[in-house]
Amino acid sequence: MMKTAITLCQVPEAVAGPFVLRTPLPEAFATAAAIGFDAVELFLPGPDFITVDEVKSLAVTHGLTIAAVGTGAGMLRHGLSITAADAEKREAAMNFVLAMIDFGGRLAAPAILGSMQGTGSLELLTTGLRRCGERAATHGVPFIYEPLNRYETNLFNRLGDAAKFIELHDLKNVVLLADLFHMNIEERDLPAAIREVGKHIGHVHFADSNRKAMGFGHTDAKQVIAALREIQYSGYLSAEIFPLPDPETAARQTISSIQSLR
Ligand code: LER
Ligand code: MN
Repeated sequence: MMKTAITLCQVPEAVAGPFVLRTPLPEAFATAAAIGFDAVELFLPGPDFITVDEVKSLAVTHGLTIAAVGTGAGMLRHGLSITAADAEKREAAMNFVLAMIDFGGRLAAPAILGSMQGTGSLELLTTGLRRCGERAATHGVPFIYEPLNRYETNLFNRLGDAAKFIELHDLKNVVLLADLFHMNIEERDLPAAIREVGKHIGHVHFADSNRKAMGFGHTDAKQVIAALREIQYSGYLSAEIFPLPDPETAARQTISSIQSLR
């Protein structure tokens, strides 16, 4: 059974980004629970923004789990990437991601490598993913690698290529994020791409073709859900979408689209 999640953002630099609830966390957790989500995905400025215990307490109060934690603030706020040419900057990026892995790990939540993969070399990506996967394993969670569209990275734009790379380098604890928005730009056929990589998918960013809530664009969500069922995906459908026309409408539309397809 797939679970629902919604993105909560506390990063001022991400004001134009695809994140739904941006109110202070106590209010955002309450909104997510009231609208009916199972979980929240956290996009925070860094690992010291809030304590793990405070997040745990919010999660318990509102009956939510933490689906995942993003690491993109390392890029947005500090210009860091784990494939940077400069070794010092690369190490600073790794330390940021590893700290987010530890933060998420204590909440039983995996961390995501999205924009922090940068635009470097596959060799540096391999080294970085191996370290991240190993650190995540110490917490008993996977590490999530996200292929992005061509305007955001030169590394992997398609799920199939990323899955082959993971297999080739035997990156055991690294799973893939199927972000339906990026896939709509890069894949020939969304359900086919999902079936092709099957068990490699560990997380889904549930967005329509225009990065609005599912149902507000032209993606055939029914076929996408059917493919996810076929590969027995039981993770989160997480709404990483623009808060349009307003956060609450976007959040409610996500839940009703999923309910209509269940
Ligand atoms: C992050 O999950 C993502 O999808 C990137 O496009 C950064 O916003
Ligand atoms: Mn995404």
